[in-house]
Parts: sequence; C-alpha cells; structure tokens
Amino acid sequence: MKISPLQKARYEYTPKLPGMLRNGIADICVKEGAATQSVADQEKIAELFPNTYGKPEITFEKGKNTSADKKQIVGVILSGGQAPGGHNVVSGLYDALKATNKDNVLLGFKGGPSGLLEDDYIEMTDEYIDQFRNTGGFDIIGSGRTKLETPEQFAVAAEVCKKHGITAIVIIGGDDSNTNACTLAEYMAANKTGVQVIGCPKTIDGDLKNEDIECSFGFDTATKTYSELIGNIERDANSAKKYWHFIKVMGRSASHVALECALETQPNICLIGEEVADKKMSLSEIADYIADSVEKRAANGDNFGVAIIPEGIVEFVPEFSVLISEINELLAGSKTEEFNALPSWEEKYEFIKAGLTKESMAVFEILPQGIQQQLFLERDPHGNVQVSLIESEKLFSALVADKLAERKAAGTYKGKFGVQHHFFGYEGRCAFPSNFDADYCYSLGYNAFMLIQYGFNGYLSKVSNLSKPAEEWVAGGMPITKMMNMERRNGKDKPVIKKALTELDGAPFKYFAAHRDEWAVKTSFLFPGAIQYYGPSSVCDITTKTLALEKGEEI
Ligand code: FBP
Repeated sequence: MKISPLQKARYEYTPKLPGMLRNGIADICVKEGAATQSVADQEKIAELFPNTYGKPEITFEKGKNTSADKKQIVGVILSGGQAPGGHNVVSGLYDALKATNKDNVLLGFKGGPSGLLEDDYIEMTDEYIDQFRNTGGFDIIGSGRTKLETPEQFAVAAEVCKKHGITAIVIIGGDDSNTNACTLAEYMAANKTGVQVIGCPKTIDGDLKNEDIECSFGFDTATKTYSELIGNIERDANSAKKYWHFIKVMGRSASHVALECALETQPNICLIGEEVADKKMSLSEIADYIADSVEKRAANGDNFGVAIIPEGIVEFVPEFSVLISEINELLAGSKTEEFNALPSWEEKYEFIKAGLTKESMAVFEILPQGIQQQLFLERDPHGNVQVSLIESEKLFSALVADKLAERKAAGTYKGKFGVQHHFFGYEGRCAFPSNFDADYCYSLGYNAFMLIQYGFNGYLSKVSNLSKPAEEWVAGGMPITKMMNMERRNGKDKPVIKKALTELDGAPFKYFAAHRDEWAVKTSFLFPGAIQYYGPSSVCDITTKTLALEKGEEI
C-alpha cells in the first residue's frame, strides 16, 4: 500500500511517556490516595454505585511492580465522534499489555459499542497495530454512537466477555460513553463477572474535563487544525481586504473549541455560547454586537474581518431555544407527516404560524428563509430539530447584513459588507495527532493497562500536569463516580458525568474578554500556521492556550 512521506515518518515517532512510566513495566507501582466522593448528589450516587463508589484516586510511581501475574484478555472500544490520537490510545494499551506478558490478548470491537454487543471484533497483532501508530482517525476498528446503557445490553456484554475470557474492557469516549462505562463497571462488579471496565477521556469538544482530567484528547490537534485554517483566512482577509469571514467551528454544545481558536488567532469577533446564555442575549443583540465591530472597522477603512461562531451557539440564545422546543412540540407524533404533506412553503408557513406562540413567531420571522426551512428539514431519531445542522454562520451574517442596512439608511454606516462562510469540523477530527496528542494518548492507553493490571474497576485513565514536558506528567487513575452528578434526562433523574461548559470566571475566558474589544476594531490577527511534528520543542510540543491559562501560565 502506498503511504505519504509524513505517514511513514509518523510510524517511526516514539511517543513520550510520563517519566514515572518510563522505567519499564517491572518498575511501576501504585500509590493510593484519599477516598473520593462524587462532585454532587453524593448520597444518591453512592446508593446507585455501591460497588464502585468512594474508591481512592491512585497515582503510579517508580517502584516494584506488585500486580498479580494473570493472563489478560482485554477488549477495546472507540465510542462517539473521532478525535485525533485514538489510534495511539490503542497502541499504548497494546504495548503495555504485550510488555507485561506476550500471551496477553487485545481484542478491538468494531464500529463502536455495537461491536461488543454483536461480538464483532479483531485480534490485534504487531503488524496490524503498526499501520496505525501516530496517525489520525479511528479506522483501526471504527467507532459508533450506540449507547451501552440498558441492563439487557450489559447482560449481552457480560456474555460476550465470558465467551472470550475477557478480563477487562477499555471504553475510549466522551462524557456519555464514560457515564456508560461507569454503569457497566458497576454492573460487572455487582454481578461478580470479574470483568474490569476502564475509561479514557476523548472528545475534540473539550467538555470532558475537571480538576482531575485536565483535557480530553483530540482537543489539542483539532483546535490547532482549525486555528491554522482560521489564521490562513485572516491572512487572506488582510490581503484582499474585501470580505468578512463568518466561520462556524465544531464543538457540539460548549464553546471551548471556539474560545481556544480565538486565543490562537485573535479574530475580530468570537461568540461564546455560555456568555450569550448568561447575559440572556437575543439574536438581535448578538447581531448588533457584531455589526458594531463591522461599522467601527469600516470607519477606519477596514471592510473586512473574521468572526468565529461556535457550533452550539443557537441553543444558548434563550429565545431561540424556546422556539426550538415549540417546533419540537409542533411536529410531535403524527404532526410531522401532516406538515410534510403540505405542498408549498406558504402553506407550511401558515401551519407554523398557527402553532407557535406570538413571541416565538417573532423570532422565527427574523430568520432568513433558508434557516427557517432548515428547522423543519432534519430531525434526529427522537424527532427533535438537529441544532448542530443549523448554519449559524449564515444566520448571523444575514442578521448583521440587516442591521447594517438599517444603519446605512440612518447614515451611520458607509462601508461595504461582502461575506464568505465556512464550517470547520470534520477537517480537524482525524488530523495526524500533534506530538502532544500522540504522547498524551499513548500514555492514556499505556496507563489504562496498568490500571487493569492492578485490578481497578470503574476508573478513568488519568494523565495530568499536562502543561509541563511529558517527563513531568503524572499518571494514575480516578474513579469515574467522582465526576458524576444527577441530571434530568428525558424526563428522568439520571446519574451522569457533569459536562464542563466554558466558565465565565475561568482564566481562558477572562483573557479573551480582556482583549476582545481591541481585537474587534484593530486588526490583531495571529497566524499559528500548521501543526509542526519535527523541529524545536518550542514549536512542536506546545499545547493549547486554554490549558496554559487554566494552569496559571502566561501565554
Ligand atoms: P463526541 O462528543 O462523541 O466526541 O463528538 C463530538 C463531535 O465531533 C461534535 O463536535 C459534533 O457536534 C459531533 O461530534 C458531530 O457528530 P457526527 O460525527 O455524528 O456528525
């Protein structure tokens, strides 16, 4: 098979492990920390997880390996959206497993959690793994979004484990997948199956983090990829001086990705969903905020600029989320068919008008027709509007154009407003992992095996002190129950991992807020360029500005 020169070079890259894991398997011992409790709802979580609650945090140290000498057959699953570095989690896991005992076996369940339920797997070998080291993607075994959450599914999973003699399952996933890993771990313990379950924190969205988990893997590479593209666009904008670029970036709900890209590229505008919700901003207020920047820049002769829009923004606009829930109600059950049967948009419009409240109809009316129609096109399996499919970059540029037309009529704005739209999402999810993600992921996988080897169940593989060189990283594990709280989901109270939204009193947002007024008017673009894999550590091994600021460092 023909491969690119970079792919060949990346096969040869040796990921860096935390110093404490570098002396070889025989010299890794465990230090137990204090018992833990969940972030909230302690009594309820303790009651729901009697076998896995309250366990201690652990750290690995240099010292004699005292783990039991037992053959391990481990199953691994990639769950949810792709994130750069997934292949390295699998290769780190494989290397630690084989270094411990060459008879140990790693089975990769194909296509996500459904692979475990359908007993669809491949056995990993050196030759197979070697084709995927340090590369992007999840194609080593594929991924999927099947949720592993019902007792019936757990029973099937336990059967499959029994059939193959599986001693542990590693689930590489985001907050939902690790919530499910936690419940599966409890099931395995309660039913005395002897199967351990270990999670690994994945998602480009960056919303699986807390005081223990400093970042999820993939965030570093994805944001660097988007920032490279945004920087290139900024250079283009600054060269041609004729367009405003509205750029939507992925990150389903939280605005971490948008914020990191803004810190990297210093655009004129970056919306932060959590702030919009906090200030209860309306669509019109947001459009005015952007139009102010366009107008001020135009007054300086700069009829160009860059605005970053987070993918999840519309859900944070209070009036828009009310509109969405009214539309969900309006089309519930058989009403979707009734609506779809109406032959023209005019008739559909009348149907909508008759079903929405006056307030929501007022919001609906200011949307461009293309966006109005998008709200009725794509439904998810539960019949809800798929908010992530809304082209919010087009929505906001259209609303800003309306505002500018009003200002032009009033004589306050005299500029030109030419617009280009972009959406950066899938471009970043399978990039070759940066050195940081290659090292971090390999360490997470290696560490996950050490947790298995030492008999832990219901733990998340944890590598911390990440803003420092890998030598100083700290490897260990954290009980997943520590991250759980009770939340209302589909009309029921459920134990789930608390999602980390952008904190408005956190250092990354504060830094952005302190600089954005200047960036809005003065061209302050930064051009981060492409991810560097080879060269000085000062350009190859730096992680995100978000992490640096969160760790109290200067950027
Ligand atoms: P995970 O939370 O599973 O990591 O996925 C994140 C994500 O990449 C979001 O940023 C995006 O909204 C979504 O997946 C897209 O999902 P899909 O791949 O199903 O189109």
